[in-house]
Amino acid sequence: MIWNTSVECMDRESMRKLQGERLRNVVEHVYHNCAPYRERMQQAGVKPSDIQSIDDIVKLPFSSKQDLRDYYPWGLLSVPQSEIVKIHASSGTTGKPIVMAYTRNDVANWAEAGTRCLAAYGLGKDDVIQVSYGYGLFTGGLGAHDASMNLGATTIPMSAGNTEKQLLMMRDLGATGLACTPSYALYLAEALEKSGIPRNEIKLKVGIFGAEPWTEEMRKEIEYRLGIKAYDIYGLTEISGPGVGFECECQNGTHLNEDLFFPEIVDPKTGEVLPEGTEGELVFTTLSKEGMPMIRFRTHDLTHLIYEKCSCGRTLVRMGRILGRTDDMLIIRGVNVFPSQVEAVLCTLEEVEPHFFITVDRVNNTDTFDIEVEVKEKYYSDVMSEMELLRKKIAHAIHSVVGIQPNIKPVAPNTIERSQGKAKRVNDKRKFK
Ligand code: DLL
Repeated sequence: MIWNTSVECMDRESMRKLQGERLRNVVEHVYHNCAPYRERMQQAGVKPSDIQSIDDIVKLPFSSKQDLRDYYPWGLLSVPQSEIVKIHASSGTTGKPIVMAYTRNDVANWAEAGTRCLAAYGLGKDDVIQVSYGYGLFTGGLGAHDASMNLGATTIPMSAGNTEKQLLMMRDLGATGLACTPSYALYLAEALEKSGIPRNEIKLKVGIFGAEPWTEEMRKEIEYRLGIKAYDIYGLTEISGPGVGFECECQNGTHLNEDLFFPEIVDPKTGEVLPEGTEGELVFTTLSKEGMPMIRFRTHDLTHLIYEKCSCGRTLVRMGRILGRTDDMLIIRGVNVFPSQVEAVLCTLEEVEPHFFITVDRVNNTDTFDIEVEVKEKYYSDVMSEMELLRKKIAHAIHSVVGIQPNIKPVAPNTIERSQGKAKRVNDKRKFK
């Protein structure tokens, strides 16, 4: 079902007009209410009056995760803090998270975006949606939750983890929709097979999967094992959270809610806008956000855009699969991890050198996260119990910054290869393409 026909099926000319009007408003808003944006625009020699239509967007400077880090936590706030009703956060490149702030209208617009996704998957008010994305600072749980409530579906705020209870609720409450990362869906499928719960006692029909890259093969596997139809949902904290984009029944690309989030594809090196259909870095401008609007935010996600009308009737632009990233961010068990975060933590520990090597793999449908860490001569020991204590200490320190538990392998001094140039610190053995 199409939730908001007037926007989702709007003709291109009217959409560009709407985007232009909204861009003008958001540029006025940040120029007058957010000093860093104003200074950036002044440096680039652009005034709000230079922005008349959506075509003028190319005159505006880019923004990035680094800006959010530099102005952490409130520097890019564009309304008084009293207007903010909630915050979320995502991984920064080092120890500090990136904080995003939402006004009441921002929350409502985000829920509208998410509701369009759920409706496109065929869900409605008679459905029971189990939200098994993590609740908390991560946008997955509460984002999917608000969308599900806005749709009028019965919403189960499960959060991630506690597998036995997940299955119990899924069966007893008759969940028809499951929202979680694709890798967690596979894990739940496996747990369901082992649980002995007969498949006919589970009513699931639709999966709302995203927050990490996944393949067609993985889709088929989940669909087969859970007996459902699996749909992609895309989003990122800086732009709001889940619901920036969604697949329709045609599953031929991910529609972007472009009346709210304007997409561009740029050359990752030069920043030049690329012709339609060319692969490049996705850039978003939020067109209706009040709390912390993002202007030409560099996502680092690599994809392309498709403007052809979709057979579902929607005219909303589609993007192809995310083919990778232009930075070194890893997504492990749905959590964004930067190698620089690991390095920053190791630098605070007396016992170790900041020499490390990360290996990521997928074993039994779960991501593994191993880190070899070089121990200083003085602290390296053959005594197992001493090394075990150190192992736990490092794991705890990394967990508290990164948000997931690594498997630490302390190694002897000088065993990790030193690099002559750029250090290669990651081996990601998973295959997404
Ligand atoms: O992952 C928001 C989200 C939650 C999306 C739940 C979907 C479902 P972040 O933690 O800020 O936000 O991570 C954003 O995750 O730039 C992509 O690299 C990646 N990503 C998100 N959705 C998808 C997807 C949430 N469907 C980063 N396919 C993004 C591939 C995805 N990658």
